[in-house]
Formats: sequence, C-alpha cells, structure tokens
Amino acid sequence: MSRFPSLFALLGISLVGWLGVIDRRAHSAEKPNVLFIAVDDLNDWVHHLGGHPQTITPQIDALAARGVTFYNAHCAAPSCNPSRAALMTGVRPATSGVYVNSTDWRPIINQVDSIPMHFAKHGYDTAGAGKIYHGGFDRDSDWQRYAHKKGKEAAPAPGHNDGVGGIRFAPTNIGDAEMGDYATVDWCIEQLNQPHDKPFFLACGLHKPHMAWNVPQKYYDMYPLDKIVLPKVLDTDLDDVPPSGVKMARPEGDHKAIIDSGRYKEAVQGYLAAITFADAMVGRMIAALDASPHKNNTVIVLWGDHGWHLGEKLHWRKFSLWEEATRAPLIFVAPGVTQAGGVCRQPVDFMSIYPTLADLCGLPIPKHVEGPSLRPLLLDPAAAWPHVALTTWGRNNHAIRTDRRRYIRYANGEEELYDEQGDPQEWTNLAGRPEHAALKSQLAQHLPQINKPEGGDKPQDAPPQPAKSKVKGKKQAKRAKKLIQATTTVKPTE
Ligand SMILES: [Ca+2]
Ligand SMILES: [Ca+2]
Repeated sequence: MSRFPSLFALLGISLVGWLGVIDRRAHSAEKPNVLFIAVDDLNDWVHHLGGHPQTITPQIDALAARGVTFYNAHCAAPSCNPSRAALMTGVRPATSGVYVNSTDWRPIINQVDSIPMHFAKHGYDTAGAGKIYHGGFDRDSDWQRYAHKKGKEAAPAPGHNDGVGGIRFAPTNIGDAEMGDYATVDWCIEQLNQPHDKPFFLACGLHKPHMAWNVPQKYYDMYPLDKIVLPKVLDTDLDDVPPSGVKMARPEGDHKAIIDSGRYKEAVQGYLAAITFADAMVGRMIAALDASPHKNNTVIVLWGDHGWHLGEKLHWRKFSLWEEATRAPLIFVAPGVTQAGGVCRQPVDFMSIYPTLADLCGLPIPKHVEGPSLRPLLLDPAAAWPHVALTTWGRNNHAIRTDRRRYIRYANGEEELYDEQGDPQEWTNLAGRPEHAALKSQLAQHLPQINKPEGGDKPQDAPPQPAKSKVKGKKQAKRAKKLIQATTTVKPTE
C-alpha cells in the first residue's frame, strides 16, 4: 500500500507532463511558429548561390540545405525602404508609390495589415528586433514587442581609415558580442526561450553586411588581401546601356573613386568580412532554435532585402535594375512541406514572402497582397511556375526576370534585354535586335499597369479636367522627369 501513493504521484506527474506535450503538439499541428530572418544588403555572395567564389557562409548554406533555397529570387525594389515596405505589406512599389528610401511609406500604405499585424490578428504572438523596416520609418505598433538594439560603435581599428568616399570598410577592434547584431540575436533568443502559449512570429533583422563594413578583425583575416578575387567587370559594359541605365550606374562616382584609390581588393574584402560576420549571427539564431522545443514546428524564412554591386557595370551599391542589384538570398524551411536539399531555379520575387508565410501557417491571404504563394515550389522546387520576378526602381522603371531573360524598361521607353544563359554577366544588351521584338513585347506584358506617382496619390494627381488636360500632362511629364533624375543622379540615402 505504501508504494501506491508514490507510484500514483509519479504517474500523475508524468501524465500531466505527457498531456502537456500532447497539448503543445496539438497546438503546433494547427499553426507552426515563424522565425523570420532579414539580412540587410546581402547580395548573392552566399557560398551556395555562387555570387563570389571566396565567400564563407557556412551557417546560411546549412540553413539552405535544410529546406528550399531560391537561386533566382529578386527584390521588389533595389533599396532598403521600398523593398521592405513592399515585402512587409504585400503592396508593390508601383501600386503604392513608395519607390525610394526618402519616402515615408507609413502614411501611404496605411490601410492594410502588414505581415506581423496579420499574424497577430490570427492568434500569433509577434515580436521583432533589429532592422525589419528601413531605419527612421519603423512602425513598432505592428508588433506586440519590438526591440531596437544598439552595440558599441564599431569604429575602424587603429591604423585603418574609413574606406573610400562613401564605400566604408575597415576592421574594428570590438568583439562579436559588442556588435549591435549580436544584441539583436540575443534578444530574439530570449523571446524564443520564453514560455509560449500561442504560436509565435519572431523577426530577427540583422544590419550587416550593410555598410560600414566595420566588423571584427577575425572576419577580415579569413580573406587574405593578396588572394582576393575581384568581380568580373567589363570596362566597356555601359557602352550599350541606354542613358537611363548609365545614370543609375553613375560610373564617375563610387567606381571611379575606388579604382583611383587602388583599394578595390580591400573593399571587396570588407564586404566579404561583413557577410561572414552576419552569417555567424544567423548561425547563433538557428542554433538557439535547434536547442529549443520549437525546432520541428517552426517555419524559417531568410531573405536579403536586395542585391549589391561591387563594380559590376561600373556601379556600386544597389539602386539599379541589373542582376547584381536585384538578386538576393531567399530560403524557406517549412516542416512537413519542404524537403532537405531543395533548390529552386524558378523566377520569384519577394512579394511572395507574405502570401507564402500566410499559406504555410494556414492563415488567409489578404486580398491586397500582391504576389503568389511559393507553396507549390516548396513542395516541388521543379514545379511549373507561370510567374516572373519584377523589380521596380523609381517610377515606371522596371526589370522583368524570367528563367532565362532580364528585360529592363525605363520610364522613357529605353530598354535592355539580356540572355542569362549565354551572358550571365549581362554584358550584351540585346534589346536593339529586331529578332527579339516579339520576345520583348511578350515580356512587357508583365509590366505593372499602374505606376503611382512618387509618394502615392495626391490631390493634384486626381484625373485632370478635360480643359486642363494638356497642361496637366506636361506638368506630369516634368514631374516624372524630375523624379527619374532624383532617383538616379542624386546620391541616394542609405
Ligand atoms: Ca538594404
Ligand atoms: Ca554591356
């Protein structure tokens, strides 16, 4: 008799524990958690994407190997603010009029739920940290909890200057744990490890490899300067690019300064070092998830907000419509949907992130959301895919990317066309060749029908009265011209 109570107590305790497990499993079977990782200014210099032969990204590569990685994924806009505003709200730049970094998206795209708002409305606990929206245009009310973490100032180590002009690179003396991104990941790990009675949506926004590329020396040491391989640059590349494209490239700006300085290899080393630092932070976040009870019921998505030129087309930074500026990593790991080792080569853009997450979590896809769910490609990366990737930079400048082609059309009608199979560097503009006329008009059918004015609809942009239409048209043309100049010739804000 004396043994029964203790046995019963033991059984009781294990039953409670067991029921708890069942309860959590039942819960998770309904809705998976989401770990949403944004990496700022990370182009395709991720080892498995092959953008640069020397880049060291073991953590992102390992994450890719767990699910499906997209080799032909492109941003909605090649700039932080419009890219992120579109991705987070599901509203394309051409639909909203949010084209550049200086446009506050919040008063413009204010009638719809962003991704975290949508998840919160459907029972999710939402939290985020770091850079999810563009700096200065954060909207913390989108989240139940949000943290803006700052590290120590990562100043250049003694003996190093700040870089060349606006291209800022130098090792820093501070350690990983003093960097802002480290604190962001720490905060996200704390959130992860709190008790959860609801499924969670957790966003971790890393600032690196955005400039300045001031990361600890050990990351620079991984890329010996004398062995750095420079990007492939054709000095005459812009000769067949129309004036609108040349304006975006600004060859007399960063590129000339870098070449004149003789420090091209150092700049490339700096970007590579910053990428490997960011990769290590991704690794910390994933390791914490794997050590948690949520490992097997959490959808993971990792994206870079756009690409980055390091001299290709005599251009630096983003702010253009070529492959280097639009292509960025996109990885999904979705338990029960993706299989390890999935590689998808279909053209996709980041407007698909919102609907895909909603789809994977059994949430409705809001009507306003532009872009198809990637679920068919997550189930079968080789599945048929009728869509193209679309990137917009400034009003009515667009790039269409298919499996084989890039077609660029600028607001004034100038064009570029590339064959990605035979010419992956996009060195030969085929747009002027008569035999491609039919192909161009076929690709042009994917261009947006609506191209809102910069900043969205304003009273003066209401349909003109018939009597004034001619004057109005001229005014609009003038304003459009001004905008193109503003977005392509003025040094853009980061
Ligand atoms: Ca960015
Ligand atoms: Ca060329």
